[in-house]
Amino acid sequence: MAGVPRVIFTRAPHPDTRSNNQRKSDAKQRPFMIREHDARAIRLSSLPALFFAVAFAGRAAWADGPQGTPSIFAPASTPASNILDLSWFVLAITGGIFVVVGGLLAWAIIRYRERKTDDDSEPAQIYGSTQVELAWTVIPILIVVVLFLTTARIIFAIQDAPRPPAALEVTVVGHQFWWEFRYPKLGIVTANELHVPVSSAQDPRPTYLHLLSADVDHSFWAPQLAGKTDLIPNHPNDTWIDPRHTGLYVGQCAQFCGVEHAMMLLRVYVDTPEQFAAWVKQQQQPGAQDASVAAGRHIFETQACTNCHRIAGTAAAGTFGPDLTHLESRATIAAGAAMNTPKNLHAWIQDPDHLKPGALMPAMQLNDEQIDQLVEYLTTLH
Ligand code: HEC
Ligand SMILES: [Cu+2]
Repeated sequence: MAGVPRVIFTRAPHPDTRSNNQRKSDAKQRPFMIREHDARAIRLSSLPALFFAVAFAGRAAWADGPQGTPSIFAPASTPASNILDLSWFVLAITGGIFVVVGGLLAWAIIRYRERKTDDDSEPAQIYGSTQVELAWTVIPILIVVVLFLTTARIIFAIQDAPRPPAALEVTVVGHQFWWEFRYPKLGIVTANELHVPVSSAQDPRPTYLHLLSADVDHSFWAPQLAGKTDLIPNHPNDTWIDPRHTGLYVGQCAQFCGVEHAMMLLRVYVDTPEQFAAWVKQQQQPGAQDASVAAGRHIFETQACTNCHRIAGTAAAGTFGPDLTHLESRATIAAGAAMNTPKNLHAWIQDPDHLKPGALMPAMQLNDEQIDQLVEYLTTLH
């Protein structure tokens, strides 16, 4: 048997062979990650911590954001308010059941506990009480019917709300892993940051969202504005919001849509009517043509960038990635994975995967000088 090589099985090294300290210092070198999306909760590992992580997930994830926590308990739009009212109603009923059942259980445990005076005989056995059996069958059925009817009423009230003629229409397209927002009547296309006007009782200006998907199932969720609604391929869905206060409302894709699902964040900016009109006017302009950044524009136009990105007013007309015509009007890039700064744009173009592992934009193998020129061009796209 001399010449036969022996097969030795060794355990393959873990793909991430960095030491813990190395990993920590690597993490520190990523200042471009924005803190508001810092998934601090994941680092907590003990059980009580897990409880708090779940209870305060929103708080932990968004604590440093300009908007603070997107709490479902602070609705700012009719569908979100209706859902919260329904939740309180369901909580009251189920809380009542909990108190009755828990109370009876505690009473039975205390009242019939083992006593020193007990003899060991069995108590009288009772079989087949029609009244008791009817009661514990009929009452739960009635409770479930009430819960069903109230829930159905809220669902239909939201779905069938009459659409005023002044309503703004936006088509939302879910992509792995970013949001496309189209305003068909205004001729605007943008990404990840939705702008809508504020709505009031005197001047109702709801926004109707027509939800589509370019690839897989996604779910549009801005907790303070409306319930989750899925974006399903070949099955358009609709929802609406009528935000009552101006400001920034954050949200996130709420359906597991692939590896980078967690970094498919979204922002809804609720503007005053004047701010909104100004935003619309600016978005309708073609991309800026600044002669001083012609070198960067040349690189953009001669690389594959144009196959995936559109910049109105240039030959770039790709639709696989976000429209970049007014990139600089957005606060974040890559669906909230990083703030929109020249440094982060550089890091992104150099290696999208480093900022957002699993992102569907390839690293284009450009040198630093080319990337600098590209970034100079991109930062003129106001
Ligand atoms: C194969 C298609 C593809 C190519 C080629 C491509 N991109 Fe992208 N790009 C994407 C996709 C997809 C995203 C969105 C990624 C995400 O958020 O998950 C993106 C995002 C971006 C963003 C962030 C936009 C935003 O608002 O979030 C910038 C900036 C960008 N690309 C620039 C470039 C430049 C510059 C080039 C050429 C050097 C390029 N891209 C080449 C697909 C592409
Ligand atoms: Cu998604």
